[in-house]
Amino acid sequence: MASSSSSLSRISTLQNHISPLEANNKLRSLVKISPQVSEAISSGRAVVALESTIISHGMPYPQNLQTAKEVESIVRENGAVPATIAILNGVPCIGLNEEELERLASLGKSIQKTAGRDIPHVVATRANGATTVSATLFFASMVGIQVFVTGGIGGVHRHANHTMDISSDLTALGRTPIAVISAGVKSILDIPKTLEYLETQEVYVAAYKSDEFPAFFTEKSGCKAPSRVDSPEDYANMKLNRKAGILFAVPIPKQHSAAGNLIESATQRALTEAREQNVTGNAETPFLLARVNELTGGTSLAANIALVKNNALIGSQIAVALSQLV
Ligand code: PSU
Ligand code: MN
Repeated sequence: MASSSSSLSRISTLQNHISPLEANNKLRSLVKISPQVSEAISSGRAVVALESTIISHGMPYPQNLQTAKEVESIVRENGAVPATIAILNGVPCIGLNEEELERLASLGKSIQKTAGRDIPHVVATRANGATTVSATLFFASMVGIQVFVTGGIGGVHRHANHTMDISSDLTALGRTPIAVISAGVKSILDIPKTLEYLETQEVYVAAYKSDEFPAFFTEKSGCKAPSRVDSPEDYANMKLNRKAGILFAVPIPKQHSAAGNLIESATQRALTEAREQNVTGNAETPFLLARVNELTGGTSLAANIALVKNNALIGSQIAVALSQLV
């Protein structure tokens, strides 16, 4: 009883009885920033934010832990400081140590997938939460991080005209001036509608060294990218004073895109199964990712890992170029 009433008071403190500004200050006071990330932010060094749902829900254990560690190493080797973001026992953490990463990875899907709207609940109930792109953007911007690397962002789902399922990643990008580096958008989503929605949200979208917007597992989606940029330095120069975010879409490295057709047919089958089994809402993306991995005998997981590492490389170069702009 005591714990549930204190949870309630944490929720009301965060949401109801105080102004939005005070609520944000309160939430900020709960945030724990690791010493390395804190030092890097205050000295103006390059910092790269990393999300945690990709670890808990996007990949199976132990490949998820291995990948999370390798991605952090790539960021360090390229001159930036990694800041993996998650909520642990109700505390939003910016920068995780090895033991915290291990906990997140081994908890897997039992940890709550936390989008922006879920933050107050996870904090108030002192739960563990793996942050999606929308929640990670919120915390990264709170502490002034400007670059965020992930694999793929959420988007407009197929059949959104019936389900209204549009990821809050897109609206978060629309109001958060952070550069997000992804391999585009998966074909489990409706890619043309996702690009339209990003335009509505005033998100600047550019493909890296390509005229076409990439489709995660393949370099091509059939959709022209709204713009093209050819070097990390050019990306950094795009970071003008805007209120909206930037989506930098980096195509999967060529040697891994060959499996694209196999993965696409598995995706079609997984989509049919999701409809048959009535898997909807925030359970849909994790279901499809796991099912496509099973159906392709691990090929999609290997491609996913390769593209995330490539994004970490380019994202770190952008973060370093940005930190040298001032
Ligand atoms: N797409 C992927 N891998 C992922 C996700 C999306 O290829 O791990 C995760 C990200 O955390 C993203 C979230 O922010 O799923 C979007 O979920 P939803 O579609 O429920 O908004
Ligand atoms: Mn959704």
